[in-house]
Amino acid sequence: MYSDYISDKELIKITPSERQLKHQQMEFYAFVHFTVNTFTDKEWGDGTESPSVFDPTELSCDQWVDACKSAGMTGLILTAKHHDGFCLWPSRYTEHSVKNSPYKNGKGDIVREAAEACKRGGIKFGVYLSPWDRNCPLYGQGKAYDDYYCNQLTELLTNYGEIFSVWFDGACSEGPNGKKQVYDWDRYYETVRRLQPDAAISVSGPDVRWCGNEAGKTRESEWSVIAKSLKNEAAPTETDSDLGSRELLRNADEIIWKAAEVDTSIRPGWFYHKKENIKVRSLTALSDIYFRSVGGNCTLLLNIPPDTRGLFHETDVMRLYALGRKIENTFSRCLSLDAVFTADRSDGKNLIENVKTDSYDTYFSSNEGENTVNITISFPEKRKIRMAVIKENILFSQRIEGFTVECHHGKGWKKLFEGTTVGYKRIARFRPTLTDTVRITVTDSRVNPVISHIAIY
Ligand code: FUL
Repeated sequence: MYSDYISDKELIKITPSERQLKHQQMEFYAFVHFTVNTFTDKEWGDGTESPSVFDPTELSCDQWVDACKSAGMTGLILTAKHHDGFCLWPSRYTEHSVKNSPYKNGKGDIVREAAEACKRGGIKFGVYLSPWDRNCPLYGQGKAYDDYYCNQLTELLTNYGEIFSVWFDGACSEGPNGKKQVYDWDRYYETVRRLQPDAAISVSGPDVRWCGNEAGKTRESEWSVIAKSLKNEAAPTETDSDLGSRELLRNADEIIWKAAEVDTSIRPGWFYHKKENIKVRSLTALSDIYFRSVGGNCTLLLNIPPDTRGLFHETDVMRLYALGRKIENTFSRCLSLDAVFTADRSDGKNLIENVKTDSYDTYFSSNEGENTVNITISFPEKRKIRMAVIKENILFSQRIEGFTVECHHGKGWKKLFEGTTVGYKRIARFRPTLTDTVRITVTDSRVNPVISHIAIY
């Protein structure tokens, strides 16, 4: 029956929590995969590695942080423990850690070094703690392992200052005794909320969603308002193409806010392998991922693995620097600051100039019921343009379902770009074009659109 269906007005009641909003505003941050695998040249350790193999001789977390900052990153998430169970901090609860490694004669604590380097560098720090543990003898024994895991979480969330993200990997397979563990997620979440209430619980958690692949691919329509469950059908999974279209949500049982995070590596592997030194992603590939993810209503979590010295490899450092310059140059000269903005709003109020500033305090919205809107941007003279940045004020949910970018051309309009969702931020890229007038049209929206920012580059 139609009245059972969720209405558009219901959909726009779904908005981000303060924690989710802060997380999305971080836009671009680093993943750092480092463990015994770095020294054994593996992607997954099996938990039998001797801590004696872990021996970074020139480790410098300041070098990591400087390189991340040169790319414009705002945070860093460290694999405090990967599937092999080896801990980068001297956990009280296991011998399988840096304390039995040659690193600083067992006196080292890489979680502390990374947290302090982030603090010095003014970026945020987060932790990855793999629930799957191929070393811990308690794994697969129910509560005994959950106790162990929560004790480790507690160490990480109480001894290292503010944590912005606790990244839970869903991987679950056999432990050392051949048994699988059933993770007590609710208990893990409760531990995080209690100890670090501002931290986002990412991926296998309620705040941030896995984008569905590790290759840096993005969806054309990326929704943050998604179906958690559907009536009479299985809920969509993270790898499905449609998580939040209006058609899908009509049939939803529960709808939530959960924005996507694109996690991918600068190299083919998550860990350092010398043979991949020649396979570091190109600047073109990296910038394309950046524009599609950060400019496609996602955050970007880019992995850079330290090598056996404990340093980011020179090639990766150069690439991060080049990426930072590329992003900086792209946005260094906004071409629409002195442009005249106009928009049709039936009550005649001129709110469109509000979108010149990038803030949720001032914004443009059309009148209720006006779900399409034309916005015209006129420059004082012809300018060469190649990009439009559009941001919805997501405090009012995610509303826009279709838009176009056109330029004035001779006597008519020429289409430069056609897109679907906007959300937190959409970067529309097109062929460099000389024009004196741009028109952005919201062609479809759940209810009247609320736009916080538009800029032309
Ligand atoms: C996966 C892991 O198995 C990989 O090793 C890596 O840590 C990736 C980010 O998540 O589930």
